[in-house]
Amino acid sequence: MAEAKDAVTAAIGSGDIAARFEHAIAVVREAGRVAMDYYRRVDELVVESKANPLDVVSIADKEVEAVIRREIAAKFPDDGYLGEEMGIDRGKNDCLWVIDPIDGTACFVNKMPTWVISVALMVGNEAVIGLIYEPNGDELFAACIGKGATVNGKPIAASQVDNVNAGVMGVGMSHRVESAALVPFIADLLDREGMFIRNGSCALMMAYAASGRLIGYFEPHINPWDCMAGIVLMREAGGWCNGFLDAPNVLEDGAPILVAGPKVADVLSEMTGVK
Ligand code: LIP
Repeated sequence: MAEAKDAVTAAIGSGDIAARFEHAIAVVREAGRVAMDYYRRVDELVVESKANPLDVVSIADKEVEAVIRREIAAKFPDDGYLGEEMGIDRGKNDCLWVIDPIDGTACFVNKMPTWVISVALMVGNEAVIGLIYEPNGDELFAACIGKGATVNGKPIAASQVDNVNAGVMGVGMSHRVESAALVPFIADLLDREGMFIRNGSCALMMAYAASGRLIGYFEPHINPWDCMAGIVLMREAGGWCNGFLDAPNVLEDGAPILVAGPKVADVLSEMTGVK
């Protein structure tokens, strides 16, 4: 762990992270333009199923990820990549870009606007940059380690409510886990006079949690490309995150994700059983 911290400190000191942050902002906006072009003609797209009928992908996902990798590699040719559609390429240094080209694909192919471009940078085992761009609303959520979090350049902060009935909780679900992994939490939240929303995009709801629009976000299993940017946003916005990055083989296998405003973190951790 000390080596990982040293790598981050060195990368901050050298300006390597700051330079990547500035470049990646332009890249996700370009990726958003490419994605929107596909979105405007979504009826023409061939939609394929992956692990189950609702786990979908189209040429848009693949093309957007290719654009992101190409534009980053043009400036940082030694960096590595982990993407939902193109897999992992470790590169030649400590930098690993974690990419979900279209998070909320089921929404995208069904003409619903709750989808985003999600790009994160890891240095060693530390997530240091998080960018989540929602093109329909033109909202760019951005965070860089030690620099806070913003939406369209304005500072954001996690919710400060101290009761789960004082705001809406984001949830996610997939057929990668059994219904029992989520349903008891939903029932407990409702019994406490809370309420939940699932909009189909982990990253977008984590961005909303980082901006205080949601009190938190829980999904019993999530892949690293869905949540990595949201983890950076949440931490830089003063929110609490579970130990997702400490889970064994997390880049290959995923893990549960729970993020929360600081005053409801303990109760949500107890309700979900996620630490
Ligand atoms: C989706 C996540 C969502 C999860 C879905 C899917 P995708 O990502 O954002 O939270 O419940 O199963 O993984 O596939 O749209 O990039």
